[in-house]
Amino acid sequence: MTTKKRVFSGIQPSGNIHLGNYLGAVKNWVAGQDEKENFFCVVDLHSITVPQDPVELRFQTRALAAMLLAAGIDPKKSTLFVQSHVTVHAEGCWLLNCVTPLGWLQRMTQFKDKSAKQASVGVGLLDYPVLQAADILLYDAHEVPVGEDQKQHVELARDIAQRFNHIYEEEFFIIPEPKIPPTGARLMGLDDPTAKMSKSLAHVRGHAVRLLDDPKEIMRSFKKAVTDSGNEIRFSDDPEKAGVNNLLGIYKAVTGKSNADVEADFANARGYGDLKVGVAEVVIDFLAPLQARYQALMDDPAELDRILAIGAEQAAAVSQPKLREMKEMMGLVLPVSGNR
Ligand code: ATP
Ligand code: LTN
Repeated sequence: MTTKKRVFSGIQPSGNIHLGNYLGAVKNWVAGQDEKENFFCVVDLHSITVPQDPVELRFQTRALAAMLLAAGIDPKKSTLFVQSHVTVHAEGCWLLNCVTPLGWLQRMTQFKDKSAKQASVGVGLLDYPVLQAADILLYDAHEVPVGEDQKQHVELARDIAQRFNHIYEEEFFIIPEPKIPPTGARLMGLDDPTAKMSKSLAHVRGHAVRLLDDPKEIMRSFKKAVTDSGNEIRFSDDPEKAGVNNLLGIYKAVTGKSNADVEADFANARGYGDLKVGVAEVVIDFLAPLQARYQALMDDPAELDRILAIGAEQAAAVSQPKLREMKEMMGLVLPVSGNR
């Protein structure tokens, strides 16, 4: 029997999924489905670490699951589920909280950024990476495919796993590896190429390309994209050219072409206007079939619920026994009845 490597990743249902999420994370989830055993999670408990509108969150959770299926996650090959449907994530987080030093969490850059933007900071925002560690560790995941911005959180999950193993039982938790794609790992905002394209800003016009935007909106966002005062269309790490570099990076990630071929495609462009239209066109063509599949799934809510219920069952079958073992190691008395 060959044991496949396990993959775990998550995405928050807070706001509209955008091209950065797709190219930085979801595309790799889809691509790796055949070789690995996959768990993909809509992390609603992570979303409520900042204020959410309940009606909107409920809609976005289901919409995101439909979008992941439309993007190619195949429930026959991968387990797709909603985090709050599998209650062991929250319990595992509590157990890990008790071995995680506070200082580790206070150093997280995402916490510093997000807490600076909140008038009142909930404990959940600080604890966010411990819940993420529970997500990963409860599944004995070897690999965590994420965008660049999540590297620090996966490294923290490794540190927590090592600490737990050291205290309770060597090799109990698998030490997970972040898997960051070579292209598309960090898309920048079209309105500000110095800041990452972000779901929480996706409602700001011209910031992100949302996977559900219509062709007109996509064209408009690209046409308004911030570039520089020059006219050279080439990849560059010069901060001045971050806007052009971002546009070329999007084109490259969507078409799968090499840097040289991408630059060759724009060799005869008359300026940034042509670049923007060229990138918009490939994105529009790429998104059209995905949007049609999404709509079909949203039109059949019973089928979506059925897929998510099966996913939750499959996920619990793996994570519940792991949680039980954790509890046992930590000296908790397990209840005699039931499977928890
Ligand atoms: P928010 O900005 O509200 O925190 P987000 O856009 O970062 O949301 P998440 O749900 O936190 O979205 O991330 C889902 C996945 O998308 C993660 O693997 C993350 O690394 C990846 N990702 C997010 N933003 C980008 C980006 N701009 N470029 C590439 N990958 C990204
Ligand atoms: N914090 C992650 C979402 C996330 C996740 C995970 C990613 C929650 N749990 C487990 C990988 C593995 C983010 O993408 N912002």
